[in-house]
Amino acid sequence: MMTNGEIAKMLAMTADLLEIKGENPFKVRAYRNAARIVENSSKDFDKLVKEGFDLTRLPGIGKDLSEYIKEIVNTGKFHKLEELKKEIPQGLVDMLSIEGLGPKRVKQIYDAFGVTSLEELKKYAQSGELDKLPGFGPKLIEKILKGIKQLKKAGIRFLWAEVEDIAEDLREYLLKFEGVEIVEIAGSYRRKKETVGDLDILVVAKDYPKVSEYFIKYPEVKEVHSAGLTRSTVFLQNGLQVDLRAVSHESYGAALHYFTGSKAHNIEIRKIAISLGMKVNEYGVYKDDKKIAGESEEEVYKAVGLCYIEPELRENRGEIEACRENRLPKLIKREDLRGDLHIHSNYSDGANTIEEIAKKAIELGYEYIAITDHSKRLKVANGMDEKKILRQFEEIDRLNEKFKGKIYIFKGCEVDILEDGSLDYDEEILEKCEIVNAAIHYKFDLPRELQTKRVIKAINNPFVTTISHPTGRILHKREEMSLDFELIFSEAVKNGVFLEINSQPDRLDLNDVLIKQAIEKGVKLVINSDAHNLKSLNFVKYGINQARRGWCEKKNVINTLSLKELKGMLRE
Ligand code: DGT
Ligand code: CA
Ligand code: CA
Repeated sequence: MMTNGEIAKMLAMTADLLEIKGENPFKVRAYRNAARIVENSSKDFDKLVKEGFDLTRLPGIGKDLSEYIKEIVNTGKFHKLEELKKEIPQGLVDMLSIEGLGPKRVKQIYDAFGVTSLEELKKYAQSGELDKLPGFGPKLIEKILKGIKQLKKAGIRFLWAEVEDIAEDLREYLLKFEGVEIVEIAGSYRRKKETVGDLDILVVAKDYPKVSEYFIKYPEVKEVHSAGLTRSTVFLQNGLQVDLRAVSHESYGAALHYFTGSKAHNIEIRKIAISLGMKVNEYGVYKDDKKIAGESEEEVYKAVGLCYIEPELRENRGEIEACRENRLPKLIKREDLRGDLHIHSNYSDGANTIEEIAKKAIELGYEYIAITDHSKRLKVANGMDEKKILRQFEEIDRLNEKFKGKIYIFKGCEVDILEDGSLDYDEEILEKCEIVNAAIHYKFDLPRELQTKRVIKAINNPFVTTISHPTGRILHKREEMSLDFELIFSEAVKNGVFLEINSQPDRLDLNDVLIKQAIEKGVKLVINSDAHNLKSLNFVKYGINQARRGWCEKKNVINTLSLKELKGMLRE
């Protein structure tokens, strides 16, 4: 299965590598446009290709692009990209994931110094030689050095959202095999951690060696590391490691508990068992060498005197005490969301019209949405000006008439927080917005005190509804800003400003730890998609995952309120 995102990524990567190679700019642009068309399309190309649909009937898709998409869906590969990857050193490809380094600059670096690895790049950046290239100021050099560090630290962890389809496909594949009764993906994947190191799959099956044989034949497998009597390990095409373990029925619960982790949670449980004169391992709970539990997780917890603890909470962050004191949270669910308050339309850098978004939102069962396009400073993201936003609001008025009783569209904006904490629109515009998402999009590296002041000034602005993506981090790319959240939380509560859990899979900020702290301080949260096309309205499921890891209940999140309740709250 290929998602549009994956197809688009291959096309965009082809454009980048062609550019590094110094190919004809028109050709480069053609691939880049192709990537954008695929990414923003609401059609499921994988499905269309498999149904034999003629893609050239869709707007924007010519004969070439149609062939590319077909090839990628049918083979999982794109031959032009494969050829380019053979020609271009991996180190240069890696450099593309450093913030601030696009194909143009990577080419510049390569042409000037012949650098082909991150190690070499680091040396040139540190020695001051990189500064000599036009356009490479000290700021950029600093960014590059930070980026190299981040890449190394990230190792080859994958975003949770990146492995989701792979994991679910594998689950389906394994369940198809005769004699397989249960397949469960444990580890950090089951705990819904924002990034996962590898997949840990448990199977209950009649004949494990046969399952293992079948497992290593999975089409995405690139390399079989081991295939043993109860355990096999493979690496997939994208480098992801997958462990498969055989488990018996009698031990299933104990194994699931053990391999779900986290390690820190497991260690605590083991300590409790020992204090009760028991022993816990992946086979069961034992007292006086007699097995007293193991078939289900509930049983395992019960044997050591605890209640069931949801996987997302198993991080040894107080879940065991909370269970003992009967105050485990009743975690929020996706169905609890009744609207989405951060969505971009084609007025700024979104792909869709407001009407298309509204229709999709109705399909998703929402009662309301907010259209929040970028303010004027963000020229790169097609930021709006005063005239444009007023025109947009007129359209929203018209659409609200049209969709009366079906959905309500809030007039909103995502307004830039400027360096001094003031906002990128004047009062005349802000007072016309029902939802004002204030966000930082530049100067991420101000010292802690100044950065905190900047955010707090925005929180104190009477027009601000929400601080969006409050830490500014991009997983694997950009470190979070240095901020005093203790202060920010108390100011947010005082001013009735919401803090966002941004659901973009590489943002997911606030993160789990901050969410838990925010809730303890009484901060109200909002889980938003920050969608730029129809498909990414579904990102909220990742935001929900993160919220659950942060002990979030329905009552902590304002977009679980009904339209009426929310409007009442906004008026306050
Ligand atoms: P990851 O893969 O780095 O995202 O994180 P996990 O949590 O999936 O860790 P992984 O794959 O190394 O191991 C899966 C689970 O197995 C882990 O969550 C807990 C359990 N486990 C692994 N090693 C140990 C250990 O040394 N002691 C205990 N108690 N449990 C362990
Ligand atoms: Ca794992
Ligand atoms: Ca593992």
